[in-house]
Amino acid sequence: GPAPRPATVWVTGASSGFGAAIVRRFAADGARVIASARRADRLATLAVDLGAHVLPLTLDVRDQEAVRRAVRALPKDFAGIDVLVNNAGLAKGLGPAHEADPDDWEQMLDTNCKGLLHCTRAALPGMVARGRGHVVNLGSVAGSYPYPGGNVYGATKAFVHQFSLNLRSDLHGTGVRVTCVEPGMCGGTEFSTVRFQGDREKADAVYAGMRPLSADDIAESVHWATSQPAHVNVNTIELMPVAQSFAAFQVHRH
Ligand code: NDP
Ligand code: 8X3
Repeated sequence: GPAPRPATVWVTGASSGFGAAIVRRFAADGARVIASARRADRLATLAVDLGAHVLPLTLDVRDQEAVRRAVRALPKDFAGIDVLVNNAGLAKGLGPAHEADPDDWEQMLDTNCKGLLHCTRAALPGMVARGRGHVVNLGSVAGSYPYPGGNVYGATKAFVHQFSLNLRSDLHGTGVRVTCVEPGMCGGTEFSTVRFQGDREKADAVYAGMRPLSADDIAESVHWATSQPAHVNVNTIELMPVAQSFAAFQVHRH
């Protein structure tokens, strides 16, 4: 028969960290990859590096109308999304709830929850119509395990976890698959720099003296989940560096 058509993959938050590594991983397979983020210069560099199979797309996932328009206007070679990787996201701040900046909370909710919904809603009808597709969401261990200062960030990732499972119910019988990838500490990305408002020293201290996961580790998990036979749905992948584990409850003594 005819050679299988290479997959079309849309990766959000492709200008840095996991997203850029995921773009590279799928591009190495010969996939067509739509690489979206707000920073156009970063995307242009990535596209020049990887060639015409990568389509840079300047897009803020918080802009519902822009997301809808962008998906509708995809060039023919990139229309028909097989895999959507909802990776765009961020943590802002690590202070206690009673001291947090409400604007930081709003930005996390708008990006990690609502932005993910906008992209998913725009890509799903095509997948359902074609009877195949895969939505991979970036959750976090912060969505399952509380930690001091994790407040709203962890709550957005709990949302991502539960929305992923609920999506599976809605997509029952459509052939469309859903996976939530939930990493622990991962270095070499801008995650902590963003969390600490550009304070590199504070960001680097998070990973001092330990070996965190790398963006390539995450890209491999995402790629693995999407490479399973069509009858297999990987619901959740939770992974941590060996150097990270759990600790006991804290007790306040009077
Ligand atoms: P980075 O900060 O390196 O990358 C985040 C990406 O998201 C950037 O490409 C950024 O691009 C994009 N982004 C942020 N806001 C928006 C927006 N409004 N619209 C479009 N794109 C946006 O972080 P990581 O690669 O580490 O994180 C990627 C995902 O993985 C996030 O969802 C994060 O919560 C999650 N995660 C990270 C972990 C870690 O330890 N690093 C662990 C567990 C989960 P731009 O600024 O150009 O828009
Ligand atoms: C528009 C959505 O997935 O087909 O049709 O590109 S998709």
